[in-house]
Amino acid sequence: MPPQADPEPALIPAITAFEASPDRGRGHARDMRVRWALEEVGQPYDVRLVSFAEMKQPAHLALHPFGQIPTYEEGDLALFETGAIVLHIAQQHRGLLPEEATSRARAIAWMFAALNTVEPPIVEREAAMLMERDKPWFEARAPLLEERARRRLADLSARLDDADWLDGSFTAADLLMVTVLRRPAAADLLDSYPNLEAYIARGEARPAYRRAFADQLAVFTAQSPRPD
Ligand code: GTB
Repeated sequence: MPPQADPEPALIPAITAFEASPDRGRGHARDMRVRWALEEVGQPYDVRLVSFAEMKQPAHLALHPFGQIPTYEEGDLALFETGAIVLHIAQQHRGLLPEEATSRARAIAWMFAALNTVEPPIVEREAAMLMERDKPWFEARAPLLEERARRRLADLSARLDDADWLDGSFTAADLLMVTVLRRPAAADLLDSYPNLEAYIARGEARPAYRRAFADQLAVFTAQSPRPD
């Protein structure tokens, strides 16, 4: 018998994450999405931590044109943008998108909705709350930003109704939507939408979410000085 070629070693993807996240492990930085997707499909991965200064250096800019995290490297493939990364993971592995074509297309539409329709008014409100509080226009602008975010949350809440997930079983769209809704500028409005609060809790209860959350938190607990 001719000698058999060794099987290709499995590629372990590597992602980047903040060396020092401003939220100190509350899971709001976007590497959380990628970690969660990889955990859902059971794909081991490496993490390379980068400082804010490193993110703006040529080596990182070659991976991410905007000098941000997360990035995703798998062999020759380098990706940025969490939507593209999560879609890539979902297309490579079973479990994050339906097999049937029309259901899969609808799930992908919900992925875009999470990032393109629901997240922008939330991010805009968050940015104003963080960076414009001392500006003379803030008092007048804040209610407008809240109203825009609420409109999206109200429509999403009405559509979700009493379903567990956006469209049938849990998909990558739910993964993205839950991370969007966890952002502080959405979370502080969720009292009015109990079904969205329950939806987030369902996402956070998933074992894969818990593993991803614990792993990103461990970066910061490892850095904290030990209590005496
Ligand atoms: N559209 C891109 C994607 O989805 O991948 C956006 C990536 C992005 O915003 N990355 C942020 C970043 O690298 C980290 S997640 N920022 C550094 C920079 O732009 O220089 C945004 C984020 C950061 C911190 C918190 N936090 O501490 O609460 C929450 C969210």
